[in-house]
Amino acid sequence: MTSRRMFFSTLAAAGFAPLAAETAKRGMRVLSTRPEDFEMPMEGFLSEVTPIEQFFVRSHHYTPKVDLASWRLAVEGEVGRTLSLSMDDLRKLPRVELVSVIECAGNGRSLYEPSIIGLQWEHGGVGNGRWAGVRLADVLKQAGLKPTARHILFDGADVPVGTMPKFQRTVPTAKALHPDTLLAYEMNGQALPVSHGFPLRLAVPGWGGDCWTKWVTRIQALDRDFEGFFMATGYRHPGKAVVPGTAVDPKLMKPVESLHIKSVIAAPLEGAVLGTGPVTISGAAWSGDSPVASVEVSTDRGRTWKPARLSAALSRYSWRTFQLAWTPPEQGHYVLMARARDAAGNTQPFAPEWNPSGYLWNVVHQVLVEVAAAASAPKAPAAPATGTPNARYKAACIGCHEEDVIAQQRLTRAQWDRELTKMKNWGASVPDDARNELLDYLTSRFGYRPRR
Ligand code: HEC
Ligand SMILES: Nc1nc2c(c(=O)[nH]1)N[C@H]1C(S)=C(S)[C@@H](COP(=O)(O)O)O[C@H]1N2
Ligand SMILES: [Mo]
Repeated sequence: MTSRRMFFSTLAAAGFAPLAAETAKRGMRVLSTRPEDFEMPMEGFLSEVTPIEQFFVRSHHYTPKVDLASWRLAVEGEVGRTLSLSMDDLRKLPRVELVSVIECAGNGRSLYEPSIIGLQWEHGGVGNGRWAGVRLADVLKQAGLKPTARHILFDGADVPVGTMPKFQRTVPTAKALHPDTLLAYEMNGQALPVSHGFPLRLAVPGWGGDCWTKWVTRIQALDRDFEGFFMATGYRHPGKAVVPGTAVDPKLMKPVESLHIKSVIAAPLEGAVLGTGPVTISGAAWSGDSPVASVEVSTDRGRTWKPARLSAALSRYSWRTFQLAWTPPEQGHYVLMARARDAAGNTQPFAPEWNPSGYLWNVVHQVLVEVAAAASAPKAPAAPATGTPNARYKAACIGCHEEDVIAQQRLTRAQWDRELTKMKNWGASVPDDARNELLDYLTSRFGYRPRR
């Protein structure tokens, strides 16, 4: 670890633990204390626009501190003139505002079986934000974008964890020039919060969150495909369901682009015990390149479906909340389901479309509830695994990040073996004579177990 990185991670360790504690208090699930990965609570799906206090955070790397006075945006590559813009320069361009969902490609990963390594998102790796900034097209026009430009590369100011590559991602020129693709300096009417990319982030409405680069400092127009880790290896998908557990030929994998049609029921919650009176089934629905057209709800295990009422669309990229009034016919156990459809006719599948990295989960959400004489709160989820940490494990695994990212995994010994190799590649020290002991330890504490 370089001393600069060591400095940053020590700084982060000191400063970020209170943030994580505060985040948990707001009902967010902390997937990683540092780098910051926080999941929106289920009640977030009941708001038309997600409040910043509940907005999910996904950062591969440590959050940078940016000084606005010295901050500049560089525009380079296949352009007629390179630019170096201050925030004041950017603010001279027309201000554009739009509401859009941003969803992490890995949202729902924890729901796949067999289990997949990575942050174990449930439903809340998504939020609906009101973004304001300038059109990326206006900036590219100012620089005199050349017709040879095929992809636009974005660099962020975040500080890599270990030896993992920098977060650098490209967007194809056609999408970059779309009038709704923004360089956003505001979120929900305030300056972009630090965790969400202060002072400037990319907004690519309809496309996966991995395209929405935060803390942007440099834009480079390229006449070729970008071969960096986060394009060539990360965020790639086979484009179709594959047999669970298969390794897919990397040549067949394509970058995640458009989101898929999806809906989530946020009330009542899984495991709720309802009274026999009327209840409102509600949640939110969103999609990618084609807007949401309808949501249907079933209360009888999918035998019959009723159209839900949809809130007005705040934009074609906004999620829409839905409601259906329901009076349970009698006491007993019910499965509530929601199924959305987009304008192109795509609907949510009933069977998971398993893929190696667990992206784009959009299976019809099924919520088990009980109807009884009197309502009561759902049972609290089981406490996470605990134990006395083994000394070798602590030395090897805690430092770049905390135990939180490790404890949420459910992996076989073979999967942990591959993960140790990955961590070594990113700078962890895993001595050969400690490998078996580490594997025994990781498998005994965080081994494969069914989700429920
Ligand atoms: C030198 C720094 C470093 C050390 C030490 C380290 N890791 Fe990691 N770890 C990383 C990075 C980088 C990531 C990915 C961060 C991201 O993409 O959000 C990560 C993420 C993870 C994740 C989340 C899933 C994933 O793969 O993204 C798990 C689980 C994990 N590490 C396990 C371990 C274990 C077990 C050890 C001890 C052998 C360890 N780490 C030691 C750098 C490190
Ligand atoms: N510079 C930088 N930008 C980034 C990331 C990152 O790690 N570094 N994470 C991306 C991913 S994977 C997602 S899902 C979104 C999350 O945005 P949010 O934290 O504002 O919700 O930011 C994207 N932009
Ligand atoms: Mo993401």
